[in-house]
Amino acid sequence: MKNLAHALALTILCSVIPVFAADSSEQTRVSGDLSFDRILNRLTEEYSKGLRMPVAPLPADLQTSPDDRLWVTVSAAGSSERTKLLEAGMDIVEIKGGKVSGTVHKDLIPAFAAKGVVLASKMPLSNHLAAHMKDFPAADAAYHNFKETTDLLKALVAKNSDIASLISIGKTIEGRDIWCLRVNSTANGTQASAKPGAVYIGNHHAREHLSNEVPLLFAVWLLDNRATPEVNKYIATLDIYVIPMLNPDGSEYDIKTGSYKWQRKNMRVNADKSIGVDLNRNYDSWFGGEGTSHSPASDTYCGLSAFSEPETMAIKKFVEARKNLKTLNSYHSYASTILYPYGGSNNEVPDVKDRKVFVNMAKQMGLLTGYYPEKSSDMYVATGDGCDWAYDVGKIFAFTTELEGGSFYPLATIIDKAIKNNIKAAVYMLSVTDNPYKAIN
Ligand code: 0X9
Ligand code: ZN
Repeated sequence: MKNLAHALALTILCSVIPVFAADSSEQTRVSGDLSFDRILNRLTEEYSKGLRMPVAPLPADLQTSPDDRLWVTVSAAGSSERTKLLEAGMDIVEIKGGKVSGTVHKDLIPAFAAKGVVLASKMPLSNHLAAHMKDFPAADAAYHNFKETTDLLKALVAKNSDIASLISIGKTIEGRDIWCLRVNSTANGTQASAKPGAVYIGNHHAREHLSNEVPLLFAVWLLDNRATPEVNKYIATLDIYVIPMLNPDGSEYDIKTGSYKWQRKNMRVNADKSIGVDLNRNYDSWFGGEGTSHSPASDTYCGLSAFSEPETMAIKKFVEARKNLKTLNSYHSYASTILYPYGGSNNEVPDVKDRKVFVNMAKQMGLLTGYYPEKSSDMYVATGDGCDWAYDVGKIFAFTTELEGGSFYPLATIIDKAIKNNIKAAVYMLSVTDNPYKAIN
């Protein structure tokens, strides 16, 4: 029923919003190596090579992996039960019917039992991966790693230097640059701009690799289509920022051995020698409250204090220095949802008009992607969320897009559709960035 309604509305909407301009293929044919079509085709091809390896003996390092996490399944009927599981240290990866599955560090299992949580099943994470992830990547993984992302951003800027610039908004805990590509026809680098701003952020969570590809390919598409009337208008009138890789340390760690590590957090070495803080629990919005863990080993560990991490601090400084920002999309995977604030509280955003903008924008982006629009806290309450913070601090209409795919390492078959549909939603966001209240008129 829901899908049918979505499909119908999508057909109607696509006929009124000229998202992909008719002459875009002509544009891409003449733009050489940085053409959107070519890069997307290459990505899809590489995904299929990298992820369709025959079922072979597991890579040696996975067999001997010292990963102390378990894969557990628990009954949890609603949002408040899921929130409690997060607080007990579980990282919820899948929600299916009345059950949730995800990871828990073995040391946190006693606390689970003490809270009366009954596990429907549990096994070492490596067993779960062996059973369910028969497709391991080639050493040269399909998606853009940190160097490839950096190189592509630099090439885009070199080719479009009249409208595009690249800044580092800060360094990660291991010293990598957090790159931000800016598209603005009258200001570059860190120059101030009065034009309304839109921000696209990927990769808060290391293993959610598709969340890097979507904003990165959106930047490629935007510059490749810069001469089309619609895109040209946005470039002339808006201040557009793309930060595809917020957590490159975690992302690199996730792939560096040729087998995925299922890394979610950043690479902070905690006092107890466990690794990582969950960046999407580290913002200053109800920090350390519901839906996060204070156990460093947990995958939903919020850190010692709000903005304790250089990656979230970089976003704080970036946002606070740009009062012109109006819209934001933070990409994650995988749930096929468009989420809007609040996520850290069951409360609705207090401003009734703003609430309507959130609901309507999420609906439109839901129609364009086929994803389900909902309030973040309806999935579960989780404090320290970046989008809640961005709305509260800057009245930025900030959304979490949970991309599609039944895995953090999705098969090639979904890439093309996922990227193209999410570009449509990203363009829709541009179309209301000059005045988000247009979404309720
Ligand atoms: O838990 C998260 O940070 C996001 N999901 S993910 O599986 N990618 O980790 C969801 C964020 C939505 N926000 C809240 N519910 N607060
Ligand atoms: Zn995520």
